[in-house]
Amino acid sequence: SSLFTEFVSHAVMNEYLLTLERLYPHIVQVESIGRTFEGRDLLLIKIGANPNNPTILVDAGIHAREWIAPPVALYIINQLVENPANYRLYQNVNWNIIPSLNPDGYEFSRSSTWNRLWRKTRQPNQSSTCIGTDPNRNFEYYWMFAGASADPCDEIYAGPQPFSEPETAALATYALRNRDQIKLYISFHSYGNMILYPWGYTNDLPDNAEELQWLGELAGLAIGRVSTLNSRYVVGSSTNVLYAAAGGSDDWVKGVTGVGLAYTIELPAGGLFGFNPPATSILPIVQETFEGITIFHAYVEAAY
Ligand code: 0X9
Ligand code: ZN
Repeated sequence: SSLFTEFVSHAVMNEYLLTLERLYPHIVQVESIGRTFEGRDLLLIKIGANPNNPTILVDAGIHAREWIAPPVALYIINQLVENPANYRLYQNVNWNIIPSLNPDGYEFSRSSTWNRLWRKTRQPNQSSTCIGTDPNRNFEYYWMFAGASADPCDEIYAGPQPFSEPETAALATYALRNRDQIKLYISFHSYGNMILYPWGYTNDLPDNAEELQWLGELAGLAIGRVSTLNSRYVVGSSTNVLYAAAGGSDDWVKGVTGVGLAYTIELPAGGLFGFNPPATSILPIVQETFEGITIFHAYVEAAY
């Protein structure tokens, strides 16, 4: 298939998930967690042998222009389901993966070279001609507290109110409903080779910062060890490593649902402006990132 040799459409990604459900019904279930503003289905794939196992929740593509993120999520899915060598990875741990969380924005960013750097959703705003909200400023935890804008024309516009965007509301509803089983949350972004953990709203550290730091470093080192791109990950809290930015999905998952382990992973840069890795870089990036994923899996399996 072309999933890892080109940047495919949201529709092709959804078809892939539904095909896996048809081919592997005993381990795969696909559900729609909601619809986007433009009516696209937000599909979540569940992979696992026993519904009662601890769950790892993964999403990608919440920022439209960060094209390398959905392939990373799709490769995790591909390796779990279609590579028999990895069957142990879903015996004691369940996976809930949303590979494309902002498909309206993604398809807009694909629609012309002018739109390539689109970041936000595509829902229009009242009393502004500027379109869209930064979905990673739209979560209801210290909303608008830092690093977020009230101007609809800004790239980091937090929205008229928390969860104004159907995409963020859908993720939140799903995560709340499954909060007891979810032990780890990972959101894939690009770019910068960073493994970030809460908080993004303050430079204070969460109670389990040592655990988050240690596990993040192990995952980062595992990626570095196999990287053919010489990837070296920096690990730390969002505010301390990158910048203060409230309303992110990671902060919300940790602060509101109580899931202890929450990460944002900034994948490698590529091409013009960093958001354009050539299609030939998809495979090396998704393969090396998967090595980090196996570390997260091992920890969840051992600790829960
Ligand atoms: O600013 C963001 O939303 C993320 N960086 S990106 O370049 N992909 O836009 C970082 C988010 C880190 N997490 C929080 N600030 N909560
Ligand atoms: Zn991002």
